[in-house]
Amino acid sequence: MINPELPSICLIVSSKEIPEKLEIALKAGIKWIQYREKELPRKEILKYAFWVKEITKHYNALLTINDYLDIAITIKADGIHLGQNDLPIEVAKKFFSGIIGISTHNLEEALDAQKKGAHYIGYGPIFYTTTKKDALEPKGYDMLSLICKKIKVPVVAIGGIKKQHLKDLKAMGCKYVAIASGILVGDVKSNVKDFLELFQ
Ligand code: 3NM
Repeated sequence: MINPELPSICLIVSSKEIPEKLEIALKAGIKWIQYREKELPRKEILKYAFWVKEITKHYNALLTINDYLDIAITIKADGIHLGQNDLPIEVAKKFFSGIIGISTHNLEEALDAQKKGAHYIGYGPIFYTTTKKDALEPKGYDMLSLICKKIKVPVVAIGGIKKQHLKDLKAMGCKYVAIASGILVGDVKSNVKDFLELFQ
């Protein structure tokens, strides 16, 4: 896989959003889901992952799995998303031919992930977030803008992004966002509609 076509909005769901909120979001037009579960035992995560795969397939949406390469391979996910402390990308590439995304938090990590063949990088947190327990200090717009200029693979901005930020993000050349609470808190259907209208 050289250059995957990525939808501009990735919705991050955990098990508690499966299946209700997940289906509402997909029905409303979300085309990329990342399943991210930090709390449950691996066996449970696998069960949910099979379920998410079935639902995303039905809606013809892309599915990436956070952290667990074995689960991504088992359920035939489209991609895997790895953090800085997860399996190194070189190792993941030996076992997995799908999309590989890497979480990065500074230019050095972003350049390194790109050099090692990441298909996209996540960069954040752009703003304050409570979704990720060990999130770093917010990076803000200036660093994101620099990363978008220096990095050639898709840069997916993440962390605390809400609909009111989308206009500015677009204006600075940011083409991809990953969202959890901005879509999942409140009316999911109308949030998705707003995000699609403002960012696609
Ligand atoms: N990773 P929300 S921030 C999963 O900085 C995740 O790498 C981040 O959720 C990083 O849209 C984050 O609710 C949380 O802030 C995203």
